[in-house]
Amino acid sequence: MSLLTRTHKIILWLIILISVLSLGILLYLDYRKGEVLSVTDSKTVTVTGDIPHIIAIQIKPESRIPPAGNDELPLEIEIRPPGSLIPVTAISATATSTGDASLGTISSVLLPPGTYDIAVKGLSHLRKVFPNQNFDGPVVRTYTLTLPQLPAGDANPTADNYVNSLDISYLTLKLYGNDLRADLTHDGTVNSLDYAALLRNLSTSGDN
Ligand SMILES: [Ca+2]
Ligand SMILES: [Ca+2]
Repeated sequence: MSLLTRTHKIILWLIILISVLSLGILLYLDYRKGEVLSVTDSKTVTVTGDIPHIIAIQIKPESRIPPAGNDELPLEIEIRPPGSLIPVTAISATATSTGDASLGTISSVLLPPGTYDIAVKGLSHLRKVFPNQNFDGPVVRTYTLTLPQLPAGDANPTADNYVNSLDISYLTLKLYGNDLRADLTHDGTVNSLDYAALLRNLSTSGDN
């Protein structure tokens, strides 16, 4: 009888010991689980989104009469990787009387932050490339591209980025009219002053 009682006691203690050990293991596992969860929770989640460029430029066409506040000009603008002739994006815009033109919003997916060349061709003007413009800066930015001024004279609608006799012929065709392409000085009349502006750049090519 006493032996059974002793056996019962041993079994009872074993059950208690196993229970305590099991509880300890469960508590430990729960603790580790919580630890892992808290580590996961504390991780910083970085979301990469589109931070677009909101761009404007300011340009200056040469030979305007009067020279100040007379900078209106339709423009074809290209943004290119440095040294490349292949644009990432091309935009048409018109400069105001102060030479300011908005290029609108350009996605940073299309134009990742970095350095780019801005190529500007004005109506009846030779193309100028303004190299190594920084697109890493503020989201809203105006690029001042007033030096050098845009050379006038590419008046013929072929717009071949070269000033030659074809451009002189076009001025002659439009003489004494107010054609926008031929009125290089932007004073409202095509006359000898426009020839003078053209001849300044005769046999000159614009940038590629
Ligand atoms: Ca030409
Ligand atoms: Ca004129």
